[in-house]
Amino acid sequence: MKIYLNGEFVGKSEAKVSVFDHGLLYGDGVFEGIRIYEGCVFKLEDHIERLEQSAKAILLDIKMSRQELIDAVCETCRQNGLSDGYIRLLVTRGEGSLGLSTQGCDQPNVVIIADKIQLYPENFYTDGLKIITVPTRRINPAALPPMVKSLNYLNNILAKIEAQHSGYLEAIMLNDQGYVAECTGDNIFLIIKGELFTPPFSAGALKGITRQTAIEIADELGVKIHQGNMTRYDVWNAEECFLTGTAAEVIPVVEVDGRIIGSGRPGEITNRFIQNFRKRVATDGIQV
Ligand code: PXG
Repeated sequence: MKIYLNGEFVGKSEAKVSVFDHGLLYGDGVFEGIRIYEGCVFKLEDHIERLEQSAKAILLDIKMSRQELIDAVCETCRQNGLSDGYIRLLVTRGEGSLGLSTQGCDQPNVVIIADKIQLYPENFYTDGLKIITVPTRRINPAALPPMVKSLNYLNNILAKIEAQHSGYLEAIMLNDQGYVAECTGDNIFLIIKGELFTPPFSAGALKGITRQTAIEIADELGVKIHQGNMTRYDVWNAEECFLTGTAAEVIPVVEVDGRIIGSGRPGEITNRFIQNFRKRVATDGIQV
């Protein structure tokens, strides 16, 4: 495996950064999780734009242009002969002193890993997921904008652990007001009276690339879309529910907090979204 590290390709055992890197010391950095399908890096420009926005929000200067980042991602796929897989792009604040101050962190570390992906089992898509709401709330925007895809994922990790302790793979996180924000690594959508609903960014939803794709699919299918606050009651009473994320793609949900959603089987509209998404992935992006 060849890993991109600050403009060079190094083997897995040489791909190392300092223990004084603020990415390690403080989770000070940003990242993207990206997919490549049949040699097409899905929505790569959107991922790079989100990375730039996350970096800007935490005053991190990546010191690479958008085109340089795009080229670096594509070259990492080529170097690894990867046409289908998962790409992890991360930028840390770089090496500095032990204090919180970012002064002295002059050189960010840019790392790109391109690897095979462990796909979710197909029965998740045909039978749907059962999920629960966990106690850990989505981070308050007044503390750190939840739109920033930062290297500090403890908030979501705690929620994921809570889900797993209860025997579930994914979970709904509420925001501090009690509205549905999203899941630990996925955005959430509901179908109510044939129309699509998803929480707004202001409720704590990440600007998911797959979320945006689902909105584009809704447009194409002529399904009306609403972005507004939703409660757990709305979720329990939805006709259909699905999650979106780079790893999960579009995945149906059939049970939430012990309540059966709709018929208890993946919904008809959800299935149309899954099919449409699968048609797009190998063309909507940058060819390596
Ligand atoms: N919400 C959160 C909190 C996320 O971390 C999404 C929504 C979906 O966004 P995208 O852009 O992927 O549609 C995410 C994405 C991983 C992993 O390794 C996590 C994500 C993406 C890829 C890999 O667990 N989260």
